[in-house]
Amino acid sequence: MIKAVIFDLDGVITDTAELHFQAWKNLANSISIDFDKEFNETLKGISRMDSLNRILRHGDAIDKYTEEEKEELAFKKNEEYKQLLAYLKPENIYPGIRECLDTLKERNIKIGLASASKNGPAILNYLQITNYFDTIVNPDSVPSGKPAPDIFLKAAETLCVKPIECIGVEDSEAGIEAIKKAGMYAVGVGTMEIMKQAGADLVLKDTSELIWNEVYEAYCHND
Ligand code: B16
Ligand code: MG
Repeated sequence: MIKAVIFDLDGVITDTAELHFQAWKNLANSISIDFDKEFNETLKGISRMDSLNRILRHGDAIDKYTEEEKEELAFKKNEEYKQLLAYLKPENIYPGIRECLDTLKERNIKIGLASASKNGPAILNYLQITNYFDTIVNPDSVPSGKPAPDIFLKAAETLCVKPIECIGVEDSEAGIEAIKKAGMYAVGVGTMEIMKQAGADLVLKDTSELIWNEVYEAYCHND
């Protein structure tokens, strides 16, 4: 029996990837590192500092900066990102998400957020959906980021449910890996090949296919 659904945020509830892209691109270019959309894809679900380290490695600049300078670079990126976030509105919620949240509420199924983003609470506020969530895990409160299962396990623990009673919804490979390591049923939103390879139990093309009755049906017939 499913008692909770734990959602990723970026790429599942709304499209912040484009905003991350703009802010990282400006930061990378300011320190003479090329940054394109393809590389941006590899940062999905990855924490801010880990993303910066990947960008610096990509630009052969990992040894150029002290830890303090890296903190400053990450801060600068986040300041620009926060300005872009302020334009988010309820219309920016992905199709099907609000309907799914409504159905879960009607069925008394708990709702959690397991996002790597420290801006998660602000994003939910801009989208005006904070009230749906029974728990929002602070990514700083867990030892390791995705692909470690920690953030999904913490969400289950806070909701007082067992991992086996949870469904996790993710768009990143790191996120799917985290859900599976947590012992939960994984719904992947994205390309069939990539999501299947990451270990998703059910793959949806996009969130308009996140129809609770259908997802639950697929879960019940999972072997
Ligand atoms: P912030 P998710 C992740 O969110 C994003 O996919 C990833 O690109 C970002 O670097 C990370 O959050 C940290 O975000 O800089 O706002 O703390 O997909 O786990 O919801
Ligand atoms: Mg995501």
